[in-house]
Amino acid sequence: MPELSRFDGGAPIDWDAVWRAFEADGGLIVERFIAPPLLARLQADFAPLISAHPPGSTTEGLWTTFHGDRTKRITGLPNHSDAWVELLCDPRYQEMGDRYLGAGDYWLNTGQLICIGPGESPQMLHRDELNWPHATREEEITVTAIFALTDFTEENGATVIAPGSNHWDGVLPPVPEGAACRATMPAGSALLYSGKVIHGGGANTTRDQWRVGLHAGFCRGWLRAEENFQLTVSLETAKRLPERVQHLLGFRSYHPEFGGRLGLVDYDDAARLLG
Ligand SMILES: O=C(O)CCC(=O)C(=O)O
Repeated sequence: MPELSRFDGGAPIDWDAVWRAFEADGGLIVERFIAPPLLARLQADFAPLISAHPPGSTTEGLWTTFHGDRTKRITGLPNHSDAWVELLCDPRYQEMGDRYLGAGDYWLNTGQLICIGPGESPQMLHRDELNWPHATREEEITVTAIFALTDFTEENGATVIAPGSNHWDGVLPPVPEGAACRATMPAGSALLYSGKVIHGGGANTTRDQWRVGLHAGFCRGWLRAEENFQLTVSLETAKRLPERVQHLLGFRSYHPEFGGRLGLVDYDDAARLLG
């Protein structure tokens, strides 16, 4: 059974080794990534949202299955948690985006709670980059972190991931028996992974445990992000956010090194609305 490399974020880390593991295996786990006080604030901020939110999605067909009918997915989180805004500015998390997508050249693709409930079946394995099937290329177009807000166990739905599948040929090749493992990790850990690695939410075989992950990826600035933050985060809220988060959520425009500018307001940077 393959395994992901593990690092201890509570101690000094060799970040070069982290990125080597990212590139070789397509993913790795950093335990103790989130310090206990910040973890406690995230859990407290999100607890009322989680209890008020129903499981399942309202879109018919494939997406209902893909999203899971016993899974709660909750978006629009910058409205509800300063702790989440703080985590969005974490320099280690930023380094993943800067390194693989280019500094300042990406959006937050989505920042959603994925709460896998008792009895949920395994999610279809996939590559995140297939959100944009016409845009895939050798370089990364999306990279993601799943922050564990509860322990992730084999029983409660720890992410299934096939280490090394970021190098496999084909659009979505089948995962041979024994080629995938589970990203089991204690609360406070981060699974960092490539948009090319094959993975999916695991089955939750428990009777009463919810697996709560904060699934937060970046995508290149010339791609349309999965979550529409401009319709869920008000301009008033955006004005109070750190500049990096304003940019990540699309309240500032995208200026590629070559080519035009994207996401403009009145043919100027959207930031002019922020005052
Ligand atoms: O929740 C997880 O462990 C993975 C979910 C995922 O990959 C997705 O919904 O795209």
